[in-house]
Amino acid sequence: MEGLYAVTDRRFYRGRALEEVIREWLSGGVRCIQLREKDLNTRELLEMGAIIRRMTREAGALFIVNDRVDIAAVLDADGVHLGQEDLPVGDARQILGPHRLIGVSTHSVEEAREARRLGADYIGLGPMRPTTTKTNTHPVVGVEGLRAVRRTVHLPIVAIGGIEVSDAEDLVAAGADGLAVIRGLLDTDDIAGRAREFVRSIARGRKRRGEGE
Ligand code: 3NM
Repeated sequence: MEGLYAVTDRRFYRGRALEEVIREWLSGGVRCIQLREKDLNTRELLEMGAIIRRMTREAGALFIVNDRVDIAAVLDADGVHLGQEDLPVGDARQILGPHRLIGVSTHSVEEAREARRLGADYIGLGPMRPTTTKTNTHPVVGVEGLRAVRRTVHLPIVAIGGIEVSDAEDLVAAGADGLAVIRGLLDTDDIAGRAREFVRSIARGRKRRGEGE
């Protein structure tokens, strides 16, 4: 679970069609797209998910479904992303089998350790900064929290929460494998250009990490 990870939220599309947003993300270098629309019904999620499945497959990118293990299975997604109150990892694994990815949202070293113990394939860790995109977020974990989790948990870490281009290099240098972004990948008229900026910053962060930061 590496690189730029876009999470959908149609509140921020500014009138752009889903297909346009997805196309721009993929052409800008997004490696993974998560379907996360908290207020859509099952049929609507299936409809949106089918579009994302087709487009990510054509681009060789991953498709992850937030929370809904059933929808992930039906759409042949690459995996599911689970919150602390969603289906436990073991139960999701029973439904999805050994090959699909299971990510878990974590907010501390303890939750990250527990996710690993239960067999998660990667963890989301956040919020890195205060964000209004999600309500009820936990206290900010930040770069220091990220370093602490990196030192203790050997799983791919996807940092999330309030991430801007200007944060990307430092977060990756501090140990994030992926960066999950909502608003920072939508609050622009040039989505592909913004994605490319993220990708360049991620590459700089990797270089610093490789050099032993
Ligand atoms: N999860 P933005 S923060 C979906 O901390 C989500 O677990 C978070 O949106 C967590 O990039 C968050 O616009 C919202 O801040 C991320």
